Amino acid sequence: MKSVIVGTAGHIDHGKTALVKALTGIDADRLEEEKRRGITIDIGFAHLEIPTAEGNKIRLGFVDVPGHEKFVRNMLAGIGGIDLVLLVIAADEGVKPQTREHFDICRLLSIQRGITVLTKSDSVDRETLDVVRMEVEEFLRGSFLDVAKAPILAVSALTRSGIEELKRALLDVASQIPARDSGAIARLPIDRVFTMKGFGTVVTGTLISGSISRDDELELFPSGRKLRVRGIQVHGTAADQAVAGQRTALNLAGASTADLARGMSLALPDTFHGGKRVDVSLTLLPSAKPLKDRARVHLHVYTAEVIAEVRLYGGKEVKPGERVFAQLRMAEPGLLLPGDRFIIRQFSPVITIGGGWVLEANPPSKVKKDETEKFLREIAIATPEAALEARVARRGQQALSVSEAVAETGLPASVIQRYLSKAVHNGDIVRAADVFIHRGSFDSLKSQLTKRVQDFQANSRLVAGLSRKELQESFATRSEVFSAALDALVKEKQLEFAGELVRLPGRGVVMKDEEAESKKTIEQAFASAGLAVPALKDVLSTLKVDRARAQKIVTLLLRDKVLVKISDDLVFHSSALQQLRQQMASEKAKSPNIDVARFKELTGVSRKYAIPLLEYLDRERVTRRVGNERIIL
Ligand SMILES: Nc1nc2c(ncn2[C@@H]2O[C@H](COP(=O)(O)OP(=O)(O)O)[C@@H](O)[C@H]2O)c(=O)[nH]1
Ligand SMILES: [Mg+2]
Repeated sequence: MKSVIVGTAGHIDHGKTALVKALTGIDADRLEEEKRRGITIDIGFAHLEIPTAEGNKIRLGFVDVPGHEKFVRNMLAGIGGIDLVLLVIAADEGVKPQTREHFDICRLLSIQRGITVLTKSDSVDRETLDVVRMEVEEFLRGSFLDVAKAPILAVSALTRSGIEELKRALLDVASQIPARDSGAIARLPIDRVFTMKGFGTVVTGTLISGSISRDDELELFPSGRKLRVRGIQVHGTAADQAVAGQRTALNLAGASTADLARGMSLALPDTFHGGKRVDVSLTLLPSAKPLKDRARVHLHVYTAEVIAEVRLYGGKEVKPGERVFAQLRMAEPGLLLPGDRFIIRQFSPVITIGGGWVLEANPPSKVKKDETEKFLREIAIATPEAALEARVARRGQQALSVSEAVAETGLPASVIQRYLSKAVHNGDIVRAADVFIHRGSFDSLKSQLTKRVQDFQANSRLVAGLSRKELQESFATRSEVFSAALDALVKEKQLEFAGELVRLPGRGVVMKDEEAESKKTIEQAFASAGLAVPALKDVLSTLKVDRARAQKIVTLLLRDKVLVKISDDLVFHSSALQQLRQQMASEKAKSPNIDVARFKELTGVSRKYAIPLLEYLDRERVTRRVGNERIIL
């Protein structure tokens, strides 16, 4: 069944609560004090099912708000999640201050649909009603409630005149409202917290996106605590699942009422990061005073209310009616996402002065103001696909992973991938595993990689290439992106792999004459020494090349396995070691056991060489040590 949330709006005593009761039979004034004083203080709830012409039903969840100017903050907690507004204006009073304020709020929140209801029609004569209707039409002109787009109906909660007509109008408007995306990521701003006998802790709210099932785990923001859903009620009835657009009550395990409050929110765990900063598009009402940079305001988003400082991206103040880009710095962290609508109210005296929508939650710090403003300007008008592409582009070589994109946008991973698939297909964005990088950044990374290898090889002729690890460490990019860039370069034959080394294609070691000669000298010195090898440093000191180059030549000989290092200061020619292995094999035929003395006798080396050589043979599994002897394997 489709669910639509209907909010009331309008001046105090204009008959909002009475209207909701006439429609649903439910008195939304639930507090004892509300009943006693006859005024709405906090938001109240009611629901109604209306059968459609096709034999289905539409469920309307009502959020009835207080009209009193002192309780606008409570009104704001209720109005954030609604799909449709009933703007209530009493026929005997016409447009009053909170009619204007609530209507401004609806427009700032970009509520798209509604019905204007002239209540108390029984208390005025026909002529007065016509005059009020004209006044109201004038008031609504050009807005989303303009008579050309939205109905104006006169009703009486007392006589019930017009109530059935209003129900039909509600059905009509509600059926035009697109169903909310229950496949999106679950998010529930909490509007009430209480304990229920026999159940424990219960929170309620309008599920603004996604779905929540029994036994789901949810993360509480801003605390980050994980809570389990023990039970669910939707519009007052037990359910296994709540979906976006439904009034939802959750029975939570793992928290008491002290841990929870209106303004906190619940969301899919391990997905989002709460924060204190948001970049926004902000519109100041024409009726407001100019708003100075760094002014403090009351910020309202869904059910949350927090003090925030306005930091303008350009200029010193916002003029009435102007739209600007700004950063809101909140006193407390919260979970906000791009697209969330907000209202700001003057710090004191508290009146509604503006609102807008979030473009960026947790904006990166250390980005220049004008760069950020350019980015905000771009994503404010971009399609969701283009905005996502811009998010990838601004990361540069840092790239954007799927999970980062989810946290940044609130869109599910599948939607992120779908939005980027075209750009990936036409090559504007490169995908490396679960990471996306803009083509320009990828190409510049590739040329930097090539340049780095070129520079290295130009300065290190005697080294066969740059180790892959060292190359990666000199770039602050993620391994997926690094690998993709390197693979692309290898594929394009700009670079090649030689074992763990990366080098220019075919470009091995380049030796000068004296270096080649030195290499030969070293090789020969060890080849002719057999097992009675000289000290390496003695060999190196006879060479024509300097110590550093000599070392590199030795490294090359070791890498090519011409020389073998068996301990810190002992190096042998591989042919000598090969011969030793053969000798051991023929000794085995005589006796499989050999001790140090027999080994020394056999090879003619001193103890200083014998021990490391035997240990080397152990490591090579030519021999195995047993006590003081070795078995030849
Ligand atoms: N005559 C008449 N009185 C109404 C009607 N609707 C509400 N009232 C009265 O107006 C007063 C305020 O109504 P209420 O619903 O509490 O207004 P709210 O502050 O907008 O919620 C109450 O005394 C109601 O009985 C109506 O249609 N006709
Ligand atoms: Mg009321």
